[in-house]
Amino acid sequence: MASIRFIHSADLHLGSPFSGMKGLDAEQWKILQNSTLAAFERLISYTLETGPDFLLIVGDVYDGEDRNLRAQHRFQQGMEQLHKAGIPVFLSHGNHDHLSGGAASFDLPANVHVFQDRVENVTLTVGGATVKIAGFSYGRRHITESMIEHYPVKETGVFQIGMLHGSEESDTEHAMYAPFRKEQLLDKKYDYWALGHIHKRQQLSLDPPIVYPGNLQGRHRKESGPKGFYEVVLTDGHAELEFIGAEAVCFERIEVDCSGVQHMNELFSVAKEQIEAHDAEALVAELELQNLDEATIHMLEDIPDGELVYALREALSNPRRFVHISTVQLDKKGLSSELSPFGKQLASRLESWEAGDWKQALKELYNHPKSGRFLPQLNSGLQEDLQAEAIAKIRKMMALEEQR
Ligand SMILES: [Mn+2]
Repeated sequence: MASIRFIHSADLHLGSPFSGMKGLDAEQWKILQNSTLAAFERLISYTLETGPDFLLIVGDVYDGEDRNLRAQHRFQQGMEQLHKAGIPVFLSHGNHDHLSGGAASFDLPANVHVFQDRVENVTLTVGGATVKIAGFSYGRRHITESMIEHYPVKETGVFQIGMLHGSEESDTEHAMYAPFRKEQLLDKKYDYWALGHIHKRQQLSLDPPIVYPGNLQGRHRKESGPKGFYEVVLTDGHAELEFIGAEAVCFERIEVDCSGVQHMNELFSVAKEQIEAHDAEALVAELELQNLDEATIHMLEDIPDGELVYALREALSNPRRFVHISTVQLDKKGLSSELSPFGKQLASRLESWEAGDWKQALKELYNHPKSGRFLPQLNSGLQEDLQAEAIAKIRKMMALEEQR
């Protein structure tokens, strides 16, 4: 029975600048800045070690239209290594690295097939089996029209793979690129759909597989957990997928169970345990402190802004391992039932306030001839901050006495 083995990767985002990150030390910053390239090196070394029939890269090789020169050079070198090993690469560019980006570019070796801006169905032969791979590159930044009708239906007797960088029509969370419906993909009768664009790893269908491998390296807190690529074996009518981790730095939200914690030293030690139990070699963690009792929440709220995160960052740092605490959040669920009825009323009134209500309440302050011009703009972010602070104050002042 014929069988093929390949690697499916997407969204490499080489040269991602990590511009929003703060508070890392110099060494960590260097590792983070280099992380997309380090993850790419892992993709290349895994491919060289395991020698698949071919490698797919489904869009967004580069993070920016300018295609960072150093990233291009490393990419070109990776492709050369695969060329020497005789491993073909199929590459389609996505919305981040579309073909009209005015970038100086490196010439890629002959093993790399770069799809152009129209759907093309390329044929190759793998150990007697015929494999067809259909795909296209983004000719420009935005491809809002559907591209799926340009993909041919599978012929009999071949392995047909589709490469598509885009999102489902029903996906309202992401900007619409080359939209498709799952049924449209299924109608093409392909053996495997290699998708790209959505950075969260997921399978829209198991049989046949319609797969987003996710990006190779998380770029911020929302791109959390292990990141990598899939190794796929297709045998007539059957697919086997294995996820292979590649990220150099892992973003993670870590819940810390603070039940029974009353003093700061206890808090630091439960947080330390959680961090040490995590197996990422380099970790950027958001801590969420859970199951805090009321007294502990009040103790933590009295700490001036930022001091808790700085102290935890220092306490949890480890000379042998990259650990960075980006934020610390308090889960305040423990408080809701302890407010007095009047306190509850006040808090829920504040929660319902809209922009106009905030303007009205702060009118005098903002119109004040001396103070007004020093105040930040009253936008939705500031309103949220004020609301959270006010509710925290109400909770603190109006908790039922007997439950303290
Ligand atoms: Mn992308």
